[in-house]
Amino acid sequence: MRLFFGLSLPPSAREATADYARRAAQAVPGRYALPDNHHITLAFLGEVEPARAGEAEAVLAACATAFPAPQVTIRGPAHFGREENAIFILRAAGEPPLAPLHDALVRTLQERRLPFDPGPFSPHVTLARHARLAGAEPPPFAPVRFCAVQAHLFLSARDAEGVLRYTPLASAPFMTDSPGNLGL
Ligand code: 2AM
Repeated sequence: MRLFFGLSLPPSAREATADYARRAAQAVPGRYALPDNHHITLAFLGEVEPARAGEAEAVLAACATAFPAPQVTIRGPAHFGREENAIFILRAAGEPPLAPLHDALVRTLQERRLPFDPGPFSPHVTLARHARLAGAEPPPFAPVRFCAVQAHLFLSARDAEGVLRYTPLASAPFMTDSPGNLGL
């Protein structure tokens, strides 16, 4: 099974990214993701034996509980790759930043001998693949902000109609404030 860790978008943020994708599609041709699939990947595992999904869930739980819930801002459009055949994205940023959480997830996956993608981490929401941005003018995006109270273990799989869907298999809460870490 194909697994990854990520943040889901609350309805208000998802409506904003879905509305933006609809508007952007008028200006930027490409293969647009299902808005239901909009999310922020924290770390990508790839193929995992189903019997080990519980271990992946434990990695997520151990890491999420060690980090405070981030305030996430989804910012303006950008892309990865060549303008003629790009991954069209909205950049995202956490406060506190999401990179230490990504690093902890990858380190823990490695320690537990689970697979992981060692590639660079750049938080984003993927809007479209095979996007043709050369000569195109993506519309502006009004930033949206939300508090991510939990992270998810997602399954990436095709449904009965052959549509690729990202389904949360497990959720793990971030560190909750307690008198101890409020400095009281
Ligand atoms: P994304 O974060 O840019 O959308 C499932 O494949 C999800 O994991 C996708 O959302 C995908 O890209 C993300 N992902 C991260 N690294 C990946 C990799 N090496 N291969 C496939 N998907 C990857």
